[in-house]
Amino acid sequence: MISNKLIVGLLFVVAMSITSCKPKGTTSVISGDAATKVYVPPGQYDEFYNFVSGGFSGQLSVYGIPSGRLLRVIPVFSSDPEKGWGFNEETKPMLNTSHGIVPWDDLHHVEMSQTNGEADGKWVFVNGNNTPRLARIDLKTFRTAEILELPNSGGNHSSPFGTENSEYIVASTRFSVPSDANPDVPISTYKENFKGHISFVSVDKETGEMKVAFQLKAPGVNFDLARAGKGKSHGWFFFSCYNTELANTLLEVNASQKDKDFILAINWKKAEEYIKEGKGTKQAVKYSHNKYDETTHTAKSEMETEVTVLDLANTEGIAYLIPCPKSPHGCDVDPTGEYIIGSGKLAALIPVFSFDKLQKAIAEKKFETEKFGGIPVIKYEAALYGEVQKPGLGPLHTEFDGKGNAYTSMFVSSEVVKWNIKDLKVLDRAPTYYSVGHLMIPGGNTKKPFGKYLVAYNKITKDRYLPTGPELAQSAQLYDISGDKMKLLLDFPTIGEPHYAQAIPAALIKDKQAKIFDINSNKHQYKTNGEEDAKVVREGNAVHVYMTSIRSHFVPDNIEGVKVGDEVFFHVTNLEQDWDVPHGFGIKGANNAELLIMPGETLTLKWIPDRVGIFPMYCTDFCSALHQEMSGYVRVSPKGSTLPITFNSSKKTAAK
Ligand SMILES: [Cu+2]
Repeated sequence: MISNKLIVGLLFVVAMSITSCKPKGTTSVISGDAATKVYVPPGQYDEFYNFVSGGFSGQLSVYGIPSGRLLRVIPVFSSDPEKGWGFNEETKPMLNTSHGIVPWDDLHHVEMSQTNGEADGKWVFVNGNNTPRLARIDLKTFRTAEILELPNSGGNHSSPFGTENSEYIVASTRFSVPSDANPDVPISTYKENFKGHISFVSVDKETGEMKVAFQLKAPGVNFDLARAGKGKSHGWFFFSCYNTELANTLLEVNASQKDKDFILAINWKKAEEYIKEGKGTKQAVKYSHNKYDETTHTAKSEMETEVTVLDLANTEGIAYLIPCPKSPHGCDVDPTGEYIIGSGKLAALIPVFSFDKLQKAIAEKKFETEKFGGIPVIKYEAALYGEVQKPGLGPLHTEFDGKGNAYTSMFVSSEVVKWNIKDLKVLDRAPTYYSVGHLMIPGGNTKKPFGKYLVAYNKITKDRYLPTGPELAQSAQLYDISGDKMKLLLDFPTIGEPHYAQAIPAALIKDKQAKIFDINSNKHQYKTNGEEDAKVVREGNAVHVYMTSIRSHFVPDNIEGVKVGDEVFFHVTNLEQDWDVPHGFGIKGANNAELLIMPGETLTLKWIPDRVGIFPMYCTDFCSALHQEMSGYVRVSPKGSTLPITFNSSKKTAAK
């Protein structure tokens, strides 16, 4: 026990000393032709869309590869005044949870939808760790289309990971917690009452709609990461977990006692059968399910009240534990589906497990004498293909180039290590500037990686750019991996923590982009069909403004009869039917944000005037040479005023 603590301590000392000194030769490792390899001339497009999680920013950002140019920030879990996300009435329900509106989350992982084990460019799934949620982003609109909260969870880190046809997106808990049905238990009863739930969320093939199909109740470990099997291992799922000590205090030391934790292997096809046979238990819970409707341009939040849970302690043939050295973090499956790579973050080697050997070990019952939490433990050697020796310090994540090579990030020794999957020999190593977390090769998690580029996402970055106060810019580093040796091409700064990312060839989604919303298909309940229909209607103390926007004016642009304390709803319909002519809407003193309304769309800003006066409103998104003229006034009178509602309507011709 003492020696283990010493090892942990030593690794921490190494980590500290490495993060405080910069690797030598930072300029010499940049190849001479790097600039031409990342240069995308004006008027040309990048080869890949790179979807990068924003970590604690709660957002997803989109970069072009190889240029590293930031193309877009997609708001997901965090409200975003730039787009009005979480501020306008239509998107507020998207941030609803069983705790009410939670306008922030901690977004770590990105998973693109797949068909036959390759990214199909339909959706991107992301996780919210903090208030456990999954989100689905539509790649036609680059907008968040759905957010699903997860019951029985705390810290949704091990997610979202998908199967090869996106049959399921799986989410498992980092913090084991008591079941939502019986949560008030002493923390000292951790070992009996705290459980690690794994949610299997099904995805509708056509609409993408998510549904918690079932949950698996596992022992109270901390789930870290996961990957679905593919090819021959399709139907299986592999989860890394730490804290098999089941400690609930000072995890830094207490969860690092054992030499080996586990990878949990799940036969999910078998689990499906058990669920069909009714072997799960229905449990009353409460979690929100939020969907954005593209025809009404409005989100709805519903509360779900039930989940089916299958206890792994009472099942046979579904769950097996594979011992994995020292607090496994990454758990990655190679493109063939045969090799499962565990990365013990405190281990000095990388174990590679074989799916065939795992199956054989199960068939021949090569188990340890003691089960863990009722789950059989396979003998380490029985599932092991081999170990990569001396790969570096602190292995975290592995991606693949599709040419038989694996690339593993080394957090402590700050490098990317390339090794051969068959003979497990280290082939190359490239320094990263400073501690690296996830890696990304476009398609590197799929059956068909595009092994041309690798991006290293740095967890602790120092002095890659001009200093910016106490907090420095986050960094991603692009490498050329087309040859035998990795070549550093580019640093580019990112938003929040660039935790994980996936990329897809631009050609697969570029031409599928929505350009406008068809005004005739707009089913928003407060849509205004044309300027002649613009109006202002008082209903008690609610004032509904049916407003239109078109270059370069609003109708109406002058409104009187509004009183202090009224609830004023500006329902603005953007009548434009041209690509990229959004209009914005902002009004003085509104304590939310602007609206940003796409062509053909209707959005609503709620405003409660707090004082008497004249309030200017204006378009916030530059729309034409006369954009500055796109403005108007609202007159607000005292509470008891009897001034009737009046507004000017231009009665011009309706939009087509
Ligand atoms: Cu405008």
